[in-house]
Amino acid sequence: MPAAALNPVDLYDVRSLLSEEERMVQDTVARFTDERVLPVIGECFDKSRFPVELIPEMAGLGLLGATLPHEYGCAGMNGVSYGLICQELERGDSGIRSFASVQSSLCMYPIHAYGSEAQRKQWLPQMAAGKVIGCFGLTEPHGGSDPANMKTHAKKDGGDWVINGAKMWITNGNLANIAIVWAQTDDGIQGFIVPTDIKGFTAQEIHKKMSLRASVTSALFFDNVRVPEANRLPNVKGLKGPLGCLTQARYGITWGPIGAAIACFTETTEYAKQRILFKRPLAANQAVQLKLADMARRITLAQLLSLQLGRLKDAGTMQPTQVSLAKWNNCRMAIDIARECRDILGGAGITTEHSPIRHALNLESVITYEGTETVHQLVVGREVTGINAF
Ligand code: TGC
Ligand code: FAD
Repeated sequence: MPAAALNPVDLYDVRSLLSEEERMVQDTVARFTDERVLPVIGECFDKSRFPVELIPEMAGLGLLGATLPHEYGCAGMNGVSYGLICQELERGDSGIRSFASVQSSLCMYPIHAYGSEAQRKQWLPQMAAGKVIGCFGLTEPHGGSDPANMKTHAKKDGGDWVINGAKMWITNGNLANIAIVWAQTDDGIQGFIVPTDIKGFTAQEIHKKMSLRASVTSALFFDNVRVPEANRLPNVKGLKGPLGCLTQARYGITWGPIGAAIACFTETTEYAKQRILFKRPLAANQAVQLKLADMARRITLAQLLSLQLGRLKDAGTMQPTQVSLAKWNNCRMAIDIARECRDILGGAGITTEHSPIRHALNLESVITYEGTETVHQLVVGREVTGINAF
């Protein structure tokens, strides 16, 4: 009996390892991406516009704060489902996944994990509904890889905190209604919920980006911004606060680039099968097949890595170093594939009529933010040697 044909973007039938609910989540988000993201995303990227009109639909599908409990208006999904959301959104564009990552992992997560019950009740239902948008301010202009060297500070003044400083490269900055701001205090680094319409706060959009063009990126400035004690996240102090959020977001980012790689690989394989050069399909050349086979291999490895990471997360045993390894591997896998696909498309690959150049450019950000590739390599290096090389 001939072997059944394999799915080129799921050679190891990873889908069969998903529960029925996880498959349903994947199919729902895949449909959203096919029907709502893909028709507009090329133009959004060209015009440097984040499609804000998609926010209510993402909220309606339960994609914002998806893993948080129902009692706060969230979908209560597991970690693997959240990963699949990221994968399918990033098959559309990294900017769409970025929006969901920031809202969910970097803003709703800290309010849930470190906030008071009053803060949870005030913000989470509105954020799940997409009515309040958040941004996360950790990186500063003088060096994002070393957030311990933070200059932004908050000083207690009676019952208030007064915040001064600046943050750089902040996703959703000019869209946000609230910013989760990390600041140095006399008692270590602490987090604050800062409404963006408050006196002394300015967000300035960063232009001339060649990457993540369908996403809003901003610089934030705090000039004697005064917030009440009730806006401080009471349940965490120190760098482990923001790093704990990053672990959640980086986990999702291990899945996202798989989607970007699948988009590039699928489009390019079809193109190579259709394009006739030297009287035969481009895909009939060994040199091209080697590249496509290698892409399929790397996508398969990344899928298995993220799924196992998700199972560890859902079992409550996931370690930050495991997240670092997968973020490093999967971003590297995707950017290499996107660039290779751009090459196989030849001249046609340089316009946004085809997705690989858009994904390749986006992945320049994805491999940089949430810890650069080098940072994650050094985290793994520290684990395996026991020596801190930072
Ligand atoms: P280190 O001494 O290692 O740790 C300090 C404290 O934090 C704890 N910790 C973690 N906790 C949770 N998750 C993690 N991943 C953690 N890593 C460390 C650690 O246990 C310790 O706790 P305690 O209780 O002992 O105080 O700190 P370090 O200064 O040596 O850290 C080094 C390094 C380089 C790993 C860290 O600074 C780092 O990760 N740098 C990269 C910064 C980064 O990723 N920034 C991202 C900004 S946000 C962003 O990019 C959003 S993009 C969003 C989008 O658009 O999708
Ligand atoms: P630097 O830290 O200056 O690093 C420069 C280079 O030095 C890198 O190649 C790095 O790998 C290397 N390097 C650093 N340390 C070492 C070392 N010890 N040994 C060897 N090499 C080293 N931040 C937020 O807080 N919130 C956001 O929402 C957010 N969104 C972003 C969106 C976009 C589109 C981008 C591009 C960035 C975003 N960031 C955000 C910031 C992002 O996290 C930082 O860009 C990233 O952490 C790197 O910091 P940096 O840009 O200052 O580079």
